[in-house]
Amino acid sequence: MTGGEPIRADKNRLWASIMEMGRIGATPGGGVGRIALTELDKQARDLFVTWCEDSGCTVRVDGMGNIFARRAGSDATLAPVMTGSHLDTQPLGGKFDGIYGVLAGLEAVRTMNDAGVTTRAPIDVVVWTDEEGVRFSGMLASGVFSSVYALEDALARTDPDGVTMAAALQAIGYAGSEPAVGDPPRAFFEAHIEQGPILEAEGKTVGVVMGAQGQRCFQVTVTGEEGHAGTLPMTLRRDALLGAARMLDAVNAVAFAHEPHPVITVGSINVRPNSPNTIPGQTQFSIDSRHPDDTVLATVEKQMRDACNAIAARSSLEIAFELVSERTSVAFDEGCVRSIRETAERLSIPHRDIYSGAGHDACNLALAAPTGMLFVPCERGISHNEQENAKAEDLADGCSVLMHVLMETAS
Ligand code: HGY
Ligand code: MN
Ligand code: MN
Repeated sequence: MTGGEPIRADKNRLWASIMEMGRIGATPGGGVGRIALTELDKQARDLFVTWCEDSGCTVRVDGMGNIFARRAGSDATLAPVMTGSHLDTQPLGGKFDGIYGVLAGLEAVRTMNDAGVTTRAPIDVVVWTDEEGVRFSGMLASGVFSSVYALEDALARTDPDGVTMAAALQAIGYAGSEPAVGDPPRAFFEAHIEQGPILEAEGKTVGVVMGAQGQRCFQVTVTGEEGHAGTLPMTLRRDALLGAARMLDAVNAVAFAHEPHPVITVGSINVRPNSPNTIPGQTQFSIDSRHPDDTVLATVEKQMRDACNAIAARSSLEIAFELVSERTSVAFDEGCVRSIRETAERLSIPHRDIYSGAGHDACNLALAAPTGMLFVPCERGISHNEQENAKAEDLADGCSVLMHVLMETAS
């Protein structure tokens, strides 16, 4: 408190740090393309580490490349209160998804430093590796920290070029020595843009996140036979791309068989040999399916498998339908949720309870420690898009709520 008024985040400093971070991997369309564990990701990590060290934090890196910047408390024996998110982005992503949660944590540290605040427990600002999963598998690193995945399995995951996560971490100098399965924090809080339209539409600044829906992701490999586009009769073909196209339509139709609809997305497809005059012999496509009810998610998986297997059988194609990641729906800790809601109330910041359609590292941390999330509005709810945008005032107000929640929980 300064003169009775609660301390507030510095709006301009927070905005400036987000804009500066956004210059690393800036895309011509005004967004950011900073894929995990690339040279650009290294530059962003190095900048964050420098800023944290300049703010008096000590920095540690674990075996999954997760970065922990610690602001000391008066009692070093206490478990830390953690906050953070991710610095990696979608290929044509925005400046705020993930980055806001990391830099709001740093801004909270900077503002506490300015105000001479001492907390009992230490506060860690965390960067979780490869949250987006564009290159490896999403939320792998926070999953290892929370004992959802085994370290060895995670490090052995390969990207589309066959590079392992272990090699990619080494290549950018972030294969840390700290144990990857960390001691559970006292609590974890993540600030994030909503990536949906509700807060903006209702004129609310803070979303008090109650939980997040479950998610199952698959990789489907369809195998037929390469052939000459000019000589092989249509009736003799085993066309892997045609088969995959029929499967995409069938998978999409499954969503409409349930109320409320699950969300099902096929976001990537590879064709081999991908030549205009060769009949495709193999295709590989992704499926991302999500729903708040885990039993519906299981039914959706069965219906998608059955539909794809039937198409493969009809077209004399082989099919491999592999589950690559799975997250059950999660309810955040009541105490953390209440702390966010009451802090927004105390700071007179308009808020409402909300549910997350997107996945976040907080979904993994919720399995290891009391966890809460807060959202701030983003323009037209747009995200995973270069046009992603947010208002400096909202970002700062969300950061002030986060900061007071951290101070309260750490003291
Ligand atoms: O896909 C998600 O929900 C997150 O944005 N990675
Ligand atoms: Mn995110
Ligand atoms: Mn994202």
